[in-house]
Amino acid sequence: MTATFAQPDTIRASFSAAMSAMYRKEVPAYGDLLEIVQTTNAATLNGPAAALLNLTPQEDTTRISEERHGAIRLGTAQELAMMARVFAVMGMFPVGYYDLSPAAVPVHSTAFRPISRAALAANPFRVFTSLLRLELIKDETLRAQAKDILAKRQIFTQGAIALTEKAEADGGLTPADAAQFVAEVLETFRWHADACVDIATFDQLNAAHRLIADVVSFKGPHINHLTPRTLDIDAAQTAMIARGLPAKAVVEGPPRRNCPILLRQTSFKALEEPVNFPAADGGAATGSHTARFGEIEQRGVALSPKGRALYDETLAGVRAQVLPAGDGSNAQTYMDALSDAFAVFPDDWRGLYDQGLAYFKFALTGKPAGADHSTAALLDAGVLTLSPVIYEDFLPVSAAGIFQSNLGDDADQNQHSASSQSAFEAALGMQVADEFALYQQIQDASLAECLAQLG
Ligand code: OOG
Ligand code: NI
Repeated sequence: MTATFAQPDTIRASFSAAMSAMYRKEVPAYGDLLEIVQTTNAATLNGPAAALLNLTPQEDTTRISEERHGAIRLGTAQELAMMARVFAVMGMFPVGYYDLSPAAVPVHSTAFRPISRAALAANPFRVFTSLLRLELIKDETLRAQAKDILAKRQIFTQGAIALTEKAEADGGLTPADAAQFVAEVLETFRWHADACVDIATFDQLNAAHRLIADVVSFKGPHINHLTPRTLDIDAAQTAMIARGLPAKAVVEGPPRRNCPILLRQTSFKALEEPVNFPAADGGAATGSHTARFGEIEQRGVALSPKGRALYDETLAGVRAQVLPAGDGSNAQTYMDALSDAFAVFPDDWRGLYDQGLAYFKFALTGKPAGADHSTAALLDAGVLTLSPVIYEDFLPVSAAGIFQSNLGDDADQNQHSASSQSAFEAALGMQVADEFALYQQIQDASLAECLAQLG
């Protein structure tokens, strides 16, 4: 019977495409980003830098033009648990736990994404999903009011709920049901210009934290950005500025390198959008809200726990010396300090592998192997080659920078109390996967397969 079901990979790809079409209509500048990314990617893939990247042909290159990540912010545990069930129908599962409280952002988060090598190659669509921490609203009356408003809303259509239940009961969806499912689920991510609170409440929520107003005041968790992947973020950033898109002053994450590591990101500020607020007398008031923004990303190799510790330590060292100012006045100083500090990472794939800093996929070249089947000997002899396992996740310091740059300069800079992974998982209704274990599995399986073929 399963043969008659649509593949989760196929449902995810059509959902990602539907989301992209919707966002392009909602946010015209997103169309500009897609054009920039297409041009820079074609230039990189057809230029001299392509060979340096060592991407796995087909597997790593065909997915790039369709590759997107989005982000949403949810209000309640029930919303998060239902979202997990919806994403599971598309083959997306929660990976990693992100605590944004050190950056004074009152949420904690996970990334829903495919996890197997084959599913990632088919379509790596990911959604950074945050849960509001209402307990961080200090004013008790306002907290109770926000809780009440959230308890009353239903962010999923009846059709989305029914089809999710059907997929769970039957073990899948027929192609016709899958198409309907995509259309129904898309509704949850749509922008609503009509707020569900009056303007006075909106102002109060805004005063507590911009993000609280963003979550509580609307019918649903509008997708707040949809990010295409570029192979050259510096070229893309230059092109953004040339087109008049107000890009962030610095690219978040590690510096430019021949062998890219982890994730580099840049964004442009949220657009001020008109919002209609219901009024008690049955009339309406008009206001505005900055909900959506533009972002592009460049992805490099996934780092091992050792590599990640070195990354965190190196980045923290730089940021202790110089913090990028919001107005970009010290951007060059910051980027220079970053480049100098990151010289601790070898800038060649073999060096990163030998030091156990990053994860790789192995492939056989067809050269005959000698007696020594150790990985180092096989690599030395050119029997095996290395290709980076692409980083599929997010970086909390970068995410905090993205949140901050889009919250405006008046954002609350107070540190919040520590959040907890177990509280998040209790809301989610399941545990989040460990990203390192997933990358390790991909590396181990690829090496084992090569060795089995060598006999
Ligand atoms: C999510 C920000 C995090 C990223 O790329 O790091 C993120 C949000 O603003 O809701 O998407
Ligand atoms: Ni993002």
